[in-house]
Amino acid sequence: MKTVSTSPFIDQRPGTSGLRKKTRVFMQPHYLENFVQAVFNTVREDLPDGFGSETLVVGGDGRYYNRVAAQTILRMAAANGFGQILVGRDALLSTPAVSAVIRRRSALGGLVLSASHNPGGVDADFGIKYNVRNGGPAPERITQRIYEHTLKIAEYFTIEHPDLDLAHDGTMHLEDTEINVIDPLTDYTAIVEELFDFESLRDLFKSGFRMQFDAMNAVTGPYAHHILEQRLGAPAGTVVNGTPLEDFGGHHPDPNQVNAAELVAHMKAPDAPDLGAACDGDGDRNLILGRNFFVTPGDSLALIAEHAKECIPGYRKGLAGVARSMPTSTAVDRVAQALGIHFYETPTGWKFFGNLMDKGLCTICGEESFGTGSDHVREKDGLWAVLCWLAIMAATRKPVSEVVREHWGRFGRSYYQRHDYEGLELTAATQMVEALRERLSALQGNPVAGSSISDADDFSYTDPVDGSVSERQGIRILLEDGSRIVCRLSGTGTEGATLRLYVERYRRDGGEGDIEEVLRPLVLAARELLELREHVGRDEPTLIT
Ligand code: VG1
Ligand code: CO
Repeated sequence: MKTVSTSPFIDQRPGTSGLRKKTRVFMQPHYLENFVQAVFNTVREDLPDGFGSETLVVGGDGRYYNRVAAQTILRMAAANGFGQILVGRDALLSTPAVSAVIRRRSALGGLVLSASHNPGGVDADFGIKYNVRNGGPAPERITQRIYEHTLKIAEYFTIEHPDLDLAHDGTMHLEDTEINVIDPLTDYTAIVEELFDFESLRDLFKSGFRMQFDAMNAVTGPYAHHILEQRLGAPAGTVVNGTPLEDFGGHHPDPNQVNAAELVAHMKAPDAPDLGAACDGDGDRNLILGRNFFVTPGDSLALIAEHAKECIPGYRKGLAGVARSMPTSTAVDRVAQALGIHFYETPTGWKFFGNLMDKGLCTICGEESFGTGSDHVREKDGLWAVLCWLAIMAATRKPVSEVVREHWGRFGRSYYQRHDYEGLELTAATQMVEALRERLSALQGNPVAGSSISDADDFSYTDPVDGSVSERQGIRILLEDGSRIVCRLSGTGTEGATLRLYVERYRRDGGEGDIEEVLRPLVLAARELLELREHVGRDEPTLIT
């Protein structure tokens, strides 16, 4: 074992989902090593007997630096005395698959190498996140301790050893540590197979149902080829962009209508298939499209919750409850009310759902950022959402658009958009949000967008399970007519600041309104409230999803 002297980097505070930086930042000597050692130092504090009988899972989304980082981590984990390491073949594992492996193999935790939907490459982004024993992202009390360790780190441990062969499944040893190279598909496939009725999904494809799944040159390619084409019999060619590339083909592997433009165009063509879907870099997000029809993530969550019990064997007993992040549309709340189950509103980021699921308080969770999942793992799960939609299609045999319209007819529609302002100057953006925060208490009663402000606050969350409090999780301005304006700064970017502005207006109009028209007054009001132009010199967003 080799002890290497190092000194802290002051910028290793984990964000909404792990530590994300420019790839070249991660490539600096000691940068990755410091963070990984800080994770090990934190976790070991809770293990009186050390790592000798513990298992660590390692894998990533295949982006540039994934393989190099995995080799570094294997050497460090062996030097730190782990009993066993499970690493995906070629160092690949999607985020939900890491969660599946941790849970099925009773591992201590896992390191996921990914910056998710951020672009990949030497001049793009890299990231690393730590997942804990329940398979979910480390909660804040752990990420805070990891950060504190990064600030006082003085040394890390490694082993002098050439790179290991990760191209083939099998077992080898590094000092006293057993290293198992595993098939990245096995555990994940087993879990989804327990939930869904594969036979009925096979029948759906046999009946001529067609879909296109865009893996965006990222990690879900192998999973989708295996599950959709090989196991469920979807015709070859159903999965496109199905080979993980280090730079994702130069695209943002972000499954929204802008970045998945090719799929969107395909779904508008005269011979469009019945269902279109895409997943992000690490496989935890999903986009669902019908023929010339976009399903918003909030509606997708609500519809999955509405149909799960009838359409998916894994949920036949019904849902314990549902949860959504605060900015996510309130559509799922209405489904929960109709089902007579509890719903929870959490801060942004999947780490807040873990306790609820562990305690059996909620079964299905989701976020507006194209993330949906359930308690089968402790991460959002892109392919799972696609399988849910296939199950809905198999049960209803109706077009996507009709299923959604029926939902709007029954529950009303949450018109919803997120406006992102990227690349803002950090200080100016922070000041803008702070200035609004200070005015919140004075806003009540003010007329806004044809209604008036009934409540305005900065969202604070008390975890119902462990009582931990997370403050300043996003400003919400609630109007008398039920509309909402929400804003917060992103915690996943690697450059400057990104403002996320979320607007929602609920109507019982069967969903036939024009979304731009319905939301425009709220968008304009939000810009005025924030004094957007005055603070950051911008009116129009970079991206609308
Ligand atoms: C964004 C999304 C959030 C999501 C997070 C991680 O965070 O808004 O809903 O949980 O990304 O998703 P932020 O702080 O930038 O708004 V992923 O697929 O990038 O791991
Ligand atoms: Co992701």
